[in-house]
Amino acid sequence: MTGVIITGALSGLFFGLAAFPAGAAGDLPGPDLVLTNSASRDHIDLTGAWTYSIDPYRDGLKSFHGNGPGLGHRRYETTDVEAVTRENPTARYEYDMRREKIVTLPGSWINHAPELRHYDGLMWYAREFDAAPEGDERAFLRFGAANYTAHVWFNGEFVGRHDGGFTPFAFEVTDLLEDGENLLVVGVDAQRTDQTVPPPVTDWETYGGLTRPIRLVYTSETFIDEARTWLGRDGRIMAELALDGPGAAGQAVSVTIESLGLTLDGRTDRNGMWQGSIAAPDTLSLWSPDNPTLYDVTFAAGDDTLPERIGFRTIEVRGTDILLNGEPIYLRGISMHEEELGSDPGRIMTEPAIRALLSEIKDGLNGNFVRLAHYPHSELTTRLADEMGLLVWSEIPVYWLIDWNNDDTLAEARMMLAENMMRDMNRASIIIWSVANETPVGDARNSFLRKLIADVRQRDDTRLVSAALLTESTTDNGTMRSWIDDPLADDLDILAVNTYNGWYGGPDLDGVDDIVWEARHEKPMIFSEFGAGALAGFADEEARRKFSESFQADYYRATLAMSENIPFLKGMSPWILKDFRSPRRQHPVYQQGWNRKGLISETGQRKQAFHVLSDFYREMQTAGTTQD
Ligand code: GCB
Repeated sequence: MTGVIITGALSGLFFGLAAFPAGAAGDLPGPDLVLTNSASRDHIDLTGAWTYSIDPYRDGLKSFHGNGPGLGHRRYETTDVEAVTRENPTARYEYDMRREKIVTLPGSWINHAPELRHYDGLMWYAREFDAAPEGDERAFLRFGAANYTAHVWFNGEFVGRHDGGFTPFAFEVTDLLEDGENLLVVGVDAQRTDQTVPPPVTDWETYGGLTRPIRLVYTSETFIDEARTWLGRDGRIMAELALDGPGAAGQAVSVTIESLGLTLDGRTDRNGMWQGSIAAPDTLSLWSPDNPTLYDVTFAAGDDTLPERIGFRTIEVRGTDILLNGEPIYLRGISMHEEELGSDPGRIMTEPAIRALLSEIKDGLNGNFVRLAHYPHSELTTRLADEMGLLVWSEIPVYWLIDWNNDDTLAEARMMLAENMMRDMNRASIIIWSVANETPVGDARNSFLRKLIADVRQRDDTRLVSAALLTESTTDNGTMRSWIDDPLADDLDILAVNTYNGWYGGPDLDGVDDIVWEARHEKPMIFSEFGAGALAGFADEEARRKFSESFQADYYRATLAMSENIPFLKGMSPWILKDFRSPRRQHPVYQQGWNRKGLISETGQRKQAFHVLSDFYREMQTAGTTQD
């Protein structure tokens, strides 16, 4: 696509701008290809058997003197090593991808072999497959995510590199695709540095590898790269399309919602873009957690059609209220990592695995909200949140200690934000884009995060922006007072704080509900985190020691009591639904490599505190204090 700046009153609304290269559209970066809803396109599913080969010294990328890799190490070549060495006995190869061990992808290498548990280096994956391309079809390799850096070769040619472990990316391979056998080789490097997003130190497992679906996607020569429809706050249904290909300009396009009897149509401009709107009909059923109506929508342009399922709703703030479809709502939530239930997770997020977690939130906890921490979760997760009726906080891993002064780090964060947003623009469930978690206030950090906030607003002014902030507090005459002392609060729509009084400091549990929270901004606040660790089954009713279920339940009682005294608190996503793997948690009895703040254990056993929160949310729901 070529870049252009659209001017005029509506320009800020239109996500199509984001498709243009950095600098072209108000300095808003974004990927060249979005391939929206690629799963519904004609494709070859590359899920399944792959071979893998470990490469801790990265010999496959560089020789030991820093030049290109030697012949014997180029795992990405199409050479049939066994055949060549049979023919030429003096040939020397120190790899043979065809005869390597076989694993099933997607999924982290953590589960391939016990010695890979803490491996954070380079791993090679290879997969052969047959293709039968037709006529003027185009072909793209599309990866749901590769954690952290991916180097991709197709039929022996380098096709591209992608950085960032949680967002999708695609490369066009139309000219390389063979009729018959093809070879895809990917080097995935899980190493993070002080300059990456996230940095090396986090509080979760890295899960290196190809963790989400991989597809060879076919499209027509000119295809719909981006497509979006949503309900504007003015009551109009808005729609946008951006085409890619030689016939992108002046193309007839349409958006049809058959069950509403609606069709919007028109022609793309010279840049292959089109926008339109129409008054929403009275029959429109608004999406909400208790009515998660999704409409079948068909986007069409020339030879291309793209189906979607989309909900329509509005979200905004007024004073200290959050309004869903114009009505105040309290976010009854929980946080969640991307890790399936089980004693040995590998970030294999199948539909049943995701449903199991989300239904614990919706039906078990009586929740209506989930914080998908601390990075973009799979596309399947946000699609299921749409379907099951859960509001979503979507986040990028600008976490703890980021290199705020580094332009490349900022560029990486902005691209990640763009990729995350562009993937999920049609998800009614997503109401909040979050740009950071627990980052210390400072000039460099403030301007870094302001850049991200500006990007969100320029790309999508229909949702809310937040970040999990740190708080200040003092104690006078035994009373603790807490408040947000962060200049970023002025830039955000919802103020979010992580608070751990009674676990990481603060008063004893008895004093927690006396904490006074001061409002220094006329904005809604949510607790984006609070929590305490507990080993499932360790009751300790007498002493109520830390790590007992009883302590965790008391901690929840105390914190929930505190929450009821805060009039501007409009929701919470306590930390966390399920115990999750974290290499920094090594108490030999209580943790064993797991952060134990889950309300359910890693295998799904509900702890006492689960019921405390579930009852609290149920009462809130039945008291009808907020819509559902
Ligand atoms: C936090 C972090 C979260 C940690 C949690 C904890 O504030 O945001 O990533 O896992 O505390 O358990 O300490």
